[in-house]
Formats: sequence, C-alpha cells, structure tokens
Amino acid sequence: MKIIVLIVGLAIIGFIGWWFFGKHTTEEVAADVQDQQQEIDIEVNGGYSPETVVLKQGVPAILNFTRKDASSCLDRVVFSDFGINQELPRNQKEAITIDTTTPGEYQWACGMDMFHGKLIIK
Ligand SMILES: [Cu+2]
Repeated sequence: MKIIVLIVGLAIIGFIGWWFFGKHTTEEVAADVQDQQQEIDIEVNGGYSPETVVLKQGVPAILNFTRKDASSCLDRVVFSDFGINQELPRNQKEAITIDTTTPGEYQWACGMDMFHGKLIIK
C-alpha cells in the first residue's frame, strides 16, 4: 500500500514540475519577412502558439491571430504598449498591425491579463 502512495506521490510531483517548468521552455519564432513586410500566424488555444514572436525592426508587421479556444478569457488580445485592445472572433483570422520602429521586448495578454505572449523587436 505504501509503495502505491509513493508512486502516486512521485507522479503528481513529476506532473507539477512538468506543468510549471516545461511550459517555460517556449519557442521563439521569427515572422516571415517578404517585400518590406513581415507576417506571422498565431494560434490562440489555451494560450498562444507561438508564445514568443521575433520581429525585425523597421519592417511593418502583421500578426494574424486565430482564436480556436471557446473560452471568453481569450476573446480579446491586448498590446498595452501599442494601445491595442482587439476582439478575436472565434475561428476567424484577425490581423493586428504592429509598429516596429522601436526595438525592445513587449508583452501581450488576453483581456484579463492571464495569458501572455512576448514580442521581441530587434
Ligand atoms: Cu483571460
């Protein structure tokens, strides 16, 4: 009996570790640059994929958000540094234009500031 408790305990600890630390190894994805414009598709489903987007400074950028998630939590996306608060209708591609003149790291978030993504302009 004790061994089962031990195994279950270890499994839970392993799961918690994976949940907290596994998610932080996020992929950085660069937008596709073409004809003085860059574009990237971002899927919204229980978070953002990709979660970290790299944009080239000085090239006009379009982020195409498609929300697949049914929850109202993710039905808005907010780029506070850019004054953007955009509704994301479900299963519809929403293009968001980002001004890339100033390099730096910027956060974006869902309407309630629970889910986050990162924009790196360099
Ligand atoms: Cu939310």
